[in-house]
Amino acid sequence: MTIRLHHVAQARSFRILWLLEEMGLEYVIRHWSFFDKSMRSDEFRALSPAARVPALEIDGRVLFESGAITEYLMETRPHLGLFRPPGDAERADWLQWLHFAETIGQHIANLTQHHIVLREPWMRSPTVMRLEARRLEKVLEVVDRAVSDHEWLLPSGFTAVDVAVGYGVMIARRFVPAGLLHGVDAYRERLIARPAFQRAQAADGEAQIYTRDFYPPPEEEGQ
Ligand SMILES: N[C@@H](CCC(=O)N[C@@H](CS)C(=O)NCC(=O)O)C(=O)O
Repeated sequence: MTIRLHHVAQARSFRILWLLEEMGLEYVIRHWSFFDKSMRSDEFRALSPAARVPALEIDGRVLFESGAITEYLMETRPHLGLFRPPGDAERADWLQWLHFAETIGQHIANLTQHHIVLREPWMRSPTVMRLEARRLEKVLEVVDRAVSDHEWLLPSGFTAVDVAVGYGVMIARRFVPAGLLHGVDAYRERLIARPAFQRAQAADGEAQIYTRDFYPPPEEEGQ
């Protein structure tokens, strides 16, 4: 049965696209857009009731939530070395990083709302933009400490949590400049060098969300 990923370029569904590539699974992509209202359709809501990506058709059902999809792929296809199952010495750390990916994601989502989605200047909050950029930097410091001690998040090597967190590290660069966290900068380079990442990037589709390399926080009043 065909695995089908419902995806918007640059969105969290990239985590699953990249993971499928790391796993070497065959899949097809259905590309959607945030701008043509197609994700509000009954067809899309039948796949993802909150009208979000990713959704993954697999094993005769549809799953949404990138963290749950990651766990499901690992549990059903554990032989690929990207999983740390219950009983594994690194299990608790693996789970912690998987869910920490969404902590990174929430700051990115807030920054994306204020810099990109809210089009009228009066809708945007410079305070939120500055605060969320600082909060994103703080959560990246946690990643920085881990990947300064070893190459990947877990000492034993690359796993699916590097994909989940790594997606956040890639997008975070649009809001937190390079040069602040050297461990994260080097980790990002290691992630980019992975052939599976490059294949996923080639399949991602045309940029829909982030069209600038960097979105600086607005300056404080009086500066
Ligand atoms: N926690 C969910 C978040 C899914 C999510 O919010 N996806 C965004 C794209 S990154 C989306 O589809 N947004 C559409 C919307 O908010 O209308 C996951 O990781 O799958």
